[in-house]
Amino acid sequence: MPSDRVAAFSVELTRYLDTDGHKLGPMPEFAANPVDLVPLYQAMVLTRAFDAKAVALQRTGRLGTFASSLGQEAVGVGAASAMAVDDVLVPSFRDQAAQLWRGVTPVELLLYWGGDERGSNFAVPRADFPISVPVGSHVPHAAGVALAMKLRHEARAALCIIGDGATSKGDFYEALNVAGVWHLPLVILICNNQWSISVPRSAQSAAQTLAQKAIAAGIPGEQMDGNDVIAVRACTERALAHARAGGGASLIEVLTYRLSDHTTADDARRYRDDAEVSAHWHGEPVARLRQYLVSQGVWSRDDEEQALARAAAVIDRAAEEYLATPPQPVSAMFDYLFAELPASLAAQRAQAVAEEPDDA
Ligand SMILES: Cc1ncc(C[n+]2csc(CCOP(=O)(O)OP(=O)(O)O)c2C)c(N)n1
Ligand SMILES: [Mg+2]
Repeated sequence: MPSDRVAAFSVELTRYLDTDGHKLGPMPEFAANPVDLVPLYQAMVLTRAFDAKAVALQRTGRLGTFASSLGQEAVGVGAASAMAVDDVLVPSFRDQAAQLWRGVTPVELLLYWGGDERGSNFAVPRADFPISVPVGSHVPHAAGVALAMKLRHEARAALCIIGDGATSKGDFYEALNVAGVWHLPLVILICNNQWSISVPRSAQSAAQTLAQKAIAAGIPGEQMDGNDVIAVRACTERALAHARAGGGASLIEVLTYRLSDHTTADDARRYRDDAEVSAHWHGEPVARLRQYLVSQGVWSRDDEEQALARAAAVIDRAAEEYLATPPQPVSAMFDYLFAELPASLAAQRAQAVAEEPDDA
């Protein structure tokens, strides 16, 4: 039977720096002068210092369960640095790099992970969404944000970050579909760190790439090297500009690797080989950009020492402030969640308040 090809698709993978920090071709405009990349490097160093401190606080019983972004710093810094101030970030639970860039403070993040509702009441990016832990459930929220922007004829866009595992959820597919058919100003960034707790990418989906999920929604989809902060920023910048200009939604899959345990409640040695993890230290985002900056003569050993000391000082100060913050009363968990408390919970609230120890 004769047949006509009615559609054809391909998925491209882009990187600007190889795993040793060598430039692979012409740079995007923001990276034309290597010195302009220094703030991105410093932000990745700050995130790494934050993660190390948060894990240490959890290990000493002073923080709740925490999800480190070790090895994934380029994803958040690259994506957030591509955003305009009045774009809206809709993050998941491993996106502290993006949040810190946006102006969420390390104290707010520690309060959040310490179970204090004030940690989600950001002083600076007021319109950014709080951390979302239920996997994939924030993608429809991001589509709603983008729909509101469109209805108000605002030249803004929403950026939603999700994991590779989240792309198996119905919430993701439904949001992707409306983003396509309603031409929403939305960029969905899949942070493919190769693992969803103990489920490897190979067991997550039979699709060759996660970026190709865009095809069924009728929107552009591409892959970027997620350990190359230049690549992440370049593609996010392009996709956000397209969205703000009325061009509709995009899906970006960035390829990275979770060097840490899933969270502090996990021991990844139970399900993955040390050899796999060691191999992925080669090409990690911080060393990769540092090698490039050094090769361009804009970063020295002194600069490195100063950057590490500065990051440690900022994070130490934040930890002290967090630890010195008196806890909220037990009623806070009810009062922050509901504008009007349902009757069924009013009794629980009253009981919790009545049973609260005096020294709480
Ligand atoms: C709806 C829902 N189901 C299960 C969980 C438990 N859980 C927390 S993180 C996670 C895996 C997420 O994997 P991925 O989307 O790849 O993100 P990553 O943790 O790798 O950043 C699961 C199953 C949850 N938080 N929410
Ligand atoms: Mg994952």
